[in-house]
Amino acid sequence: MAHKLPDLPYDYGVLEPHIDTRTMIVHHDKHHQAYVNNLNAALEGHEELQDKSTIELLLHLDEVPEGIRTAVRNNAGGHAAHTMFWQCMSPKGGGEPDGKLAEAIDDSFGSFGAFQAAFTKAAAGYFGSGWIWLCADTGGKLQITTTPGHDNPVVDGLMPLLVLDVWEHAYYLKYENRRAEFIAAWWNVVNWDCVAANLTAAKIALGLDKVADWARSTWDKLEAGLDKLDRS
Ligand code: MN3
Repeated sequence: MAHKLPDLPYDYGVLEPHIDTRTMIVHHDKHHQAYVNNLNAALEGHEELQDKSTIELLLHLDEVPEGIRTAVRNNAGGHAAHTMFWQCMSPKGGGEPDGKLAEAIDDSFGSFGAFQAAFTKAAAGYFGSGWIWLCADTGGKLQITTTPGHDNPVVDGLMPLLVLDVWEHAYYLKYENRRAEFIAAWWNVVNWDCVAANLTAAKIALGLDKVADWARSTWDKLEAGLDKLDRS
């Protein structure tokens, strides 16, 4: 099945004045659409890869033929990152998170202010085009990471919770070269409910991994016991 451009979870203009309507239209309808189109074009004739999700493709790039590997990496990456970026914004966003997410941020960074300053610094100082992420590691600890191009931190075993696009096309129609102003404005539309839901999903995934490990080791013990019985 061909990949499809997801609709925005809100209207183009609702993030005004922080993110302008024209940028949202061009960014979603032109840039994101192009990544989807280029991904589908790259996968043409490769039926075995067409049903895989963007994340599955990124996690198993070694199984993608070399001739289309770079195209798949860039365009599956672009499709995945933009899909998350739209969800991470909301006209009801901004302010500070509360509950478990606020606790996790305090645990990992000391305070929300310290986290926000570190994320802003990483975004403002990032050289060239890429993405700034808040991720959970396999221990459940939060960290800020950056990726070049459209690379995704899942390939490094991290679970993305929040992402900011610092490609120039994300802000140049309104902010021109003033990336710092764009980042400052973006904080007003961050959808903390979505970030909190991503953290919950990450915790569930981590918990399930632990259950799987426990089941595997229990099974191994059971098998070893059965082996012994067989031999006696
Ligand atoms: Mn973009």
